[in-house]
Amino acid sequence: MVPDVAIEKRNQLIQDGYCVIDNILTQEFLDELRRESDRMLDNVEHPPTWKYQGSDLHVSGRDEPVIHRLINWKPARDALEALGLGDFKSHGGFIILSKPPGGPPLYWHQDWMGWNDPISCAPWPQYLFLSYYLVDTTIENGCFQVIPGTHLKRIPLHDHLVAAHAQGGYYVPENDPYMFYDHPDSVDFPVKSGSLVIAEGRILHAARGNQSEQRRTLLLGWHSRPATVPENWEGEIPEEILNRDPNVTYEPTREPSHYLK
Ligand SMILES: O=C(O)CCC(=O)C(=O)O
Ligand SMILES: [Fe+2]
Repeated sequence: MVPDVAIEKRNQLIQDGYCVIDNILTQEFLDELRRESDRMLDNVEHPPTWKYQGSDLHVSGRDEPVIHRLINWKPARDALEALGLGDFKSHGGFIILSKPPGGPPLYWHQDWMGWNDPISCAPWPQYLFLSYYLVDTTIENGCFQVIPGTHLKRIPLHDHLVAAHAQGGYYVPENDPYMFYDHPDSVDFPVKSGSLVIAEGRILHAARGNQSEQRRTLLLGWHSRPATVPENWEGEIPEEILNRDPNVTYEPTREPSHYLK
């Protein structure tokens, strides 16, 4: 990646909360990921709680060589490095999120569980998801949606959302007016298969329903860095982080706190 592009992508990730880097997977690896994810999906029961995500199959790199290969995929590691995110480490697996034909939209949510921790107001990335869509995504087949900037800025919608997934999202009705709100600031984010989407765990995001005849599979891997100021950070450091006690353990919660301003 040329340095200008890397700076542009890094700035977009910091300000808007997401960016995409094209052509990260080879055709051969993409074919293998499709084959292997189809095999894993076809071998498990899909409980009703998977309705909105399509599937929520957590696969460790220790159990599946193909996932191990994805975690260590050099072009992706090089891209992280180029964006100044070389200190991010994989949590050790990827989640297979596969919307079947006819699958409903995924509700608005954010995925950060550390809102009691002052690190929540970091203006730099701390907790990221790396996403590979295994088919080209469109508005019709369930592309990603995002409300830019909501990883750092509270909007009225935050106060109306049920916490994601097991914390509540599983059980919301399909006509919930806030969870499926057609927000004027939302951006559809169609991508090519083989691209790498990097996004903030704190950002409000969702996905369209799948109105195509083909499954829309996504491999999503969580990555994080230590709760410290990054060496390459040149911007402001919030007071709350300067005063953060590194020895405290913070009770996990998905509820955005006063650290989301
Ligand atoms: O299906 C998608 O595109 C996003 C999935 C997601 O954000 C989640 O499961 O937390
Ligand atoms: Fe999510």
